[in-house]
Amino acid sequence: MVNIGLLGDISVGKTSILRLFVRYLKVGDIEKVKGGQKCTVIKTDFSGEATVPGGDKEDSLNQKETKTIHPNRIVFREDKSGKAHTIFAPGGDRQRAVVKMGIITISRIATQIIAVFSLDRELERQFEFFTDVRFFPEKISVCINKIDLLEGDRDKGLEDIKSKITNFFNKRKISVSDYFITCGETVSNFEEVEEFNNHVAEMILEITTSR
Ligand SMILES: Nc1nc2c(ncn2[C@@H]2O[C@H](COP(=O)(O)OP(=O)(O)OP(=O)(O)O)[C@@H](O)[C@H]2O)c(=O)[nH]1
Ligand SMILES: [Mg+2]
Repeated sequence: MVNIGLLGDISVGKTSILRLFVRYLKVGDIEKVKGGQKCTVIKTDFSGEATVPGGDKEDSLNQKETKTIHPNRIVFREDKSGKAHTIFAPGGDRQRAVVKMGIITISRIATQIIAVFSLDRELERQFEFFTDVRFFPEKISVCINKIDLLEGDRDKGLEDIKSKITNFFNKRKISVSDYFITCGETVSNFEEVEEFNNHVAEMILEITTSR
């Protein structure tokens, strides 16, 4: 049994990643991805999602319809081994006491942490989110999401971003065991959408079933 915590700054795509994974399980695509196998959803809880009234015009990242207040959660089972795993995705708005409580709780109970970053904004602000989280395992995984929004030379851009993220965590005595590059949304204007949607499912399977 693995408890995964998806942690990251506001709007990086944690809830989208969780929802996409649920869709893979329900539709059966999960067997078609790399390392895929049949899994069944046991429970989903997205009740901690709240609609944002009008959004916050001062902050473009808040201009979306919903944000996570209480951690989202799914439980699924690997059909073959019968093992069940839980994934938690707390909100990223740590300025709100109740959201912050979710972040701290999940960081304590998770046995595997996936730090989620988004390519739609500067890393510095996203690092700030993690300075608050005190309970970290020695090794974490990193998910770089919104690959569809990375402009310019992709390989070069990603190398640069990875080295900055590795440095940030190494300074805090945390090592990054692997990087996953994902698209957490079924965006229509992105040619490689399927490949990078698949990476979401592959990431979760790799972390739950192979460890
Ligand atoms: N273009 C693009 N948009 C994405 C991707 N993943 C998520 N989004 C969008 O990003 C926005 C925020 O997604 P959420 O999943 O709510 O982000 P979150 O990290 O759960 O946000 P909080 O829980 O409030 O911290 C939504 O509008 C998603 O549709 C992606 O890979 N590419
Ligand atoms: Mg969320």
